[in-house]
Amino acid sequence: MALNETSSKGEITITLPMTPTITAFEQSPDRGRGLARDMRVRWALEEVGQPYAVRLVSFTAMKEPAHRALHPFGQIPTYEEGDLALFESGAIVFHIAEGHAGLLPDDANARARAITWMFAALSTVELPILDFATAKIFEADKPWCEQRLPLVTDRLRARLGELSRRLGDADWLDGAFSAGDLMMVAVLLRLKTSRMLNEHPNLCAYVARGEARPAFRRAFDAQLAVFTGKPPTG
Ligand code: GTB
Repeated sequence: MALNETSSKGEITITLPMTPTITAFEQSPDRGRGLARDMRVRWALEEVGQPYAVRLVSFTAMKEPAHRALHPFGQIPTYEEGDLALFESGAIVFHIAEGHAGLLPDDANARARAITWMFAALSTVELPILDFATAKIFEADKPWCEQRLPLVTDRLRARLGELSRRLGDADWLDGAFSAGDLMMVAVLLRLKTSRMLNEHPNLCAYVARGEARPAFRRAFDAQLAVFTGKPPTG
């Protein structure tokens, strides 16, 4: 959508819509299962109907100065839109949600609560999930793993129990689907193949509801196509 602006001199400036560019793995270690963090950014862009471009980066390129100028930690995703460059998937999704209708409620209090759920997903829920995944996958051969794994498993189990109790039999965390749900579902996806999530049928159903959204499907297919090298079928 083009935006027409009239300056103080009465000149009409036509600002063309800016297509943002995000970065994603050239070869995602998750083999296109939608677990890398560009997925949540793609999903947010699809939810609000914002077209976007993707620049694929290799693990080597990610650590080079050109990419580090965008992302100090040499990671994906990044987001460029005109003069603006962002990193951190949470900040990017928030920026998208703030700039478009559809991901944050109009009511100020409901909006603040949806943003709270974004933070909860990224800090309170994602951290124990990452601890669990790290202990299971990357630290399995460490001599202390046998002692640490039950600790991180219990911490995650407790956190999921709390989330499950709060969700109850609602479809979404606080009324209509919001950026808070988008982030929470994106975070929980990491547990999809784990028994930890299966202990909570309502959380499984919650994730499935997120995955069933057409915007999720488009985002998923687009990131999978990078891995398969074939264009999205949908
Ligand atoms: N807090 C940052 C954010 O939310 O944007 C974290 C960004 C981040 O961890 N990026 C990862 C990255 O660039 C990719 S998503 N890693 C490369 C590096 O650090 O050198 C994390 C990720 C990677 C792989 C899987 N997987 O294979 O299942 C899942 C998630």
